[in-house]
Amino acid sequence: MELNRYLDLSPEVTEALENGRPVVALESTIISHGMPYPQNVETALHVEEIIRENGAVPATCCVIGGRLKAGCTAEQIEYLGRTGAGVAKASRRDLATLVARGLDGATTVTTTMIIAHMAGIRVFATGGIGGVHRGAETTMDISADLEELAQTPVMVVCAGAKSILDLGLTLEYLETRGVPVLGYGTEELPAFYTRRSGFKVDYRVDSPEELARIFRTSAELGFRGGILVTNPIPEEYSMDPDVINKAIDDAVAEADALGIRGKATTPFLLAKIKDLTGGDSLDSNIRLVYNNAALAAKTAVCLANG
Ligand code: PSU
Ligand code: MN
Repeated sequence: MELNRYLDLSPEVTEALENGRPVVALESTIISHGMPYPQNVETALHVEEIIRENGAVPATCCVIGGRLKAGCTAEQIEYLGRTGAGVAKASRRDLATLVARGLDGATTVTTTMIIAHMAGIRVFATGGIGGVHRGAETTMDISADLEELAQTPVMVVCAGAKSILDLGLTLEYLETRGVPVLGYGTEELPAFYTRRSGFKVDYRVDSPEELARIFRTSAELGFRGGILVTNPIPEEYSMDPDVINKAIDDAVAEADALGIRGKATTPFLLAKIKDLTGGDSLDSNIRLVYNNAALAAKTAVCLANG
């Protein structure tokens, strides 16, 4: 296998890919910018365990010293988690400069998809994706994650989108760019902390086998884009919609008042929502990531079994 000259695979990921064994990519902005230390590191390590328990090899992605990594060591995960927002949040626009300068970066959904695809990894588990922000009609704040889904053939398993975003516009954008939005066991787009949003997904899918079949078919049709799988948070960990929606509205209002813009927006809102819910949103966030990791691993196993 001819690898990109800037890409390093961990020994375990190399071995798995060479032997056609299942691998699941994981992002690192969720570690550095998405959760506080030390829960971020504990979660990231436990997610790797869940992937292994479900028969796949985890490939946490990041940029260290200008090298793109698919497969991090526990020390690298600890470093990203402890450094937090001191590490650059690396989107597509950042990657060439960080690599050219030999710097570090935490990968978002966008850059994790890029690295996964370079490495030959087809399935990626995360918590939530970026999307069209509320008020985007004036700010034009639309996450690069949506464009990456349109152009990079990776299946991204998430828990839907948070209502820090405009969910309706996010779905419209994905439709325009030809990205299928699948609901795992649901007709309705899950809203991250809750199972319901009032918006419909494109298709309900009820098994990892079928997720794998749809992904394979997309590639066989010659499509270059990705597929978004939305997996509802397990009932027992979902939040009271009134409580979480109030916290989200207050967090969005505070971000506006403080003039928070651009890449700082999503991390600001996540931290604020956690404070406003007394940490309950963090617990839910962790649980839904575990749930997505298990589904992604099962899907990767189905894909590897042909
Ligand atoms: N949503 C979460 N947790 C996260 C993110 C989103 O619930 O950690 C991160 C992901 O890395 C995602 C990024 O790709 O935020 C999107 O940032 P932006 O909205 O600036 O594109
Ligand atoms: Mn943005």
